Amino acid sequence: MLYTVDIFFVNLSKFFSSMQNKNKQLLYTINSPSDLRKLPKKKLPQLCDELRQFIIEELSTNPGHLGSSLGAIELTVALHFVYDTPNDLLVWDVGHQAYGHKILTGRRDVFHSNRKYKGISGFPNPSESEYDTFTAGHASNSISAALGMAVAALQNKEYDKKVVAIIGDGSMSGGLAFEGLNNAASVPNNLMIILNDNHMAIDPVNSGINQYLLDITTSKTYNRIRYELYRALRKLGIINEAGKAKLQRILNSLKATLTHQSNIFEGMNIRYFGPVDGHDVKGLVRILEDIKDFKGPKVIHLITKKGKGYKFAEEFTTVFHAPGKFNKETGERIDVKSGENTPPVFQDVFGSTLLELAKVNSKIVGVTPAMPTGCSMNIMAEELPNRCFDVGIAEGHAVTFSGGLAKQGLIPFCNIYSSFLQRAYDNIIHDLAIQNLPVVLCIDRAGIVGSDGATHHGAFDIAYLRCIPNVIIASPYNESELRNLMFTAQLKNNGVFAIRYPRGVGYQYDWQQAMSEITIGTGRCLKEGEKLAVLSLGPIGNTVEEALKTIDDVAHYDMRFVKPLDKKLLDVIAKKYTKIITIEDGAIKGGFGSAVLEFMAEHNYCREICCLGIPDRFIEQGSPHELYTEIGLDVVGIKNTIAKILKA
Ligand SMILES: Cc1ncc(C[n+]2csc(CCOP(=O)(O)OP(=O)(O)O)c2C)c(N)n1
Repeated sequence: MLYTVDIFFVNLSKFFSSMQNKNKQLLYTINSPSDLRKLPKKKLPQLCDELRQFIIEELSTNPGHLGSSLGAIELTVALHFVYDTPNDLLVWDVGHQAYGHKILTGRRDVFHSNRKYKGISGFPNPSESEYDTFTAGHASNSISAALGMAVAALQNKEYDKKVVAIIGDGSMSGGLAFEGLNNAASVPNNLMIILNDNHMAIDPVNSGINQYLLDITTSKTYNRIRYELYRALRKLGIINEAGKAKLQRILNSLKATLTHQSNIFEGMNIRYFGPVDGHDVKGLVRILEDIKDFKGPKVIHLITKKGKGYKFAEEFTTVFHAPGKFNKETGERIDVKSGENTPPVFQDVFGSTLLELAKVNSKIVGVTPAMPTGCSMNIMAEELPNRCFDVGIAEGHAVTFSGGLAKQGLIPFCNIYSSFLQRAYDNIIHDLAIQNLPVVLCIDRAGIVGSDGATHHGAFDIAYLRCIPNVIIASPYNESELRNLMFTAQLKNNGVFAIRYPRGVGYQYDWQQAMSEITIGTGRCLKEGEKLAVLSLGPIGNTVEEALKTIDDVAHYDMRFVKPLDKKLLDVIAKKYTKIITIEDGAIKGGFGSAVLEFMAEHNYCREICCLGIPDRFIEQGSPHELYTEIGLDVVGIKNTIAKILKA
């Protein structure tokens, strides 16, 4: 009893001291950016510190994207201080760096629900807040979207409306970003682009654009002098906007002559300012105030440190991009998956199998668009660095580049997350399938991914690949099947061979078995039964297996291939069963179940068929378990469906 009373008082005193802290903190006085704009400028560094601590504290127990948000704190505070948000529009690229933005725009008190089921989204989401101006999650779209808004502002005669795109150097490597820049140079607009350069994507980057940005960073003194010269001349009234453009051109040619290097942005007639220290909040406010009213498109190039202000995140940048739970004092990560006591994550099975195959087959190469750690291709890159290519955040290019490699006799294993592969649709059709090129498309994160939510669920790949001729689509039941499919794919020229597998841990401890060939287009019967047949595709079949443990007389088939379908097996099934359920971790419309329905219709089988999968709506964030429960793909949901069909 005494003990309980003790705990009560300890908790009470903790509660009061946290209330006192909150009362002392500036952050708790900011309920919207208009509160922020009332602060004196000198208070902004304090606000940045508090915001940073808030994010570290919160993310240590409620996982999310840490490093990028910490690196963008000063920028976020400066933007909301200078711009009249939400009337002015901020467009965040990817949006994983926008936690500070969420907290300052009225979501501080619900931030504990970040990325949780029914909570707030981990990315800017216009249906969540008027401050989130555009869907974010996939990289490199901010310049195009913001340019559209900036052009619309002029068309709508909203001449005071400002539009700002905020893009990282990693996302700047995407082709879409360049398409936006190219267009920004040719259409009337007053777009502001903030290039947040931390020399990192998730992994370190060494692309052409990054090398280039590093080079202009080193010509810092020149840019600084030039900016100060503009300022002084403008203050003295010696130069106006038109004169400034002329002066800029003269200085640019002078600089190009002196340094043998021209500025890519200025070469496109987009004014360039920088490089600027992205962690000096007062300096940022000053430069934004100075140039926000300049006409025409402009870029400010910020230099920032990913993970800024949290030493573990600064040091172990890739790990702390999205570290999961961690001990805030020691930096130790908690609950790390794929340990000795769990089966491996599928991505690690992919990574180590690729290395194993590549050591035997010298034609194999790996291609990844900026996800070497994310897909575990780093396992191969460490041993065979010359045979792995990180091509930047450029999925379309990754596919076409793989096509080129394949055309010259190599066997590329091109690994792309399902939702990001959407970016490369035409490349798959035009650059691979028409030529029947042997590229192994390893589609990671296929199916429900969990807390990243609607932009990241790998829902559509089966549907969008199934209609393309010359494409094989397979999904392994478990880890050893993944290995067998990868082994099969490199044995001979099969054209495009897509292998889809999910995020997260698999099912086998003894997964590293000798590999064997799987006959393309064959499924298998896992359990006999008379009353009904369940046809599953991929690892979701393990949930079916679990559900069937307590149900008698229901058969289970692991179909393995969506294309080509195992027609022989389907004939047997159609002849034996009148009731069939298809189950897939993908969109129902156009997916594996649709393929089975097409088969039945083509062959005049009139059967009662129920298709389970991801329904025809966007699924928000949550744990995979919560989301599978919501859409009836958990053990209970599958059992309920079977019971309903058996009763009917
Ligand atoms: C189209 C697409 N491909 C890949 C990703 C995965 N991804 C998320 S953040 C990120 C790195 C972004 O780097 P950068 O823009 O420099 O931002 P930073 O994290 O360094 O702040 C990548 C590759 C994505 N979100 N979208």
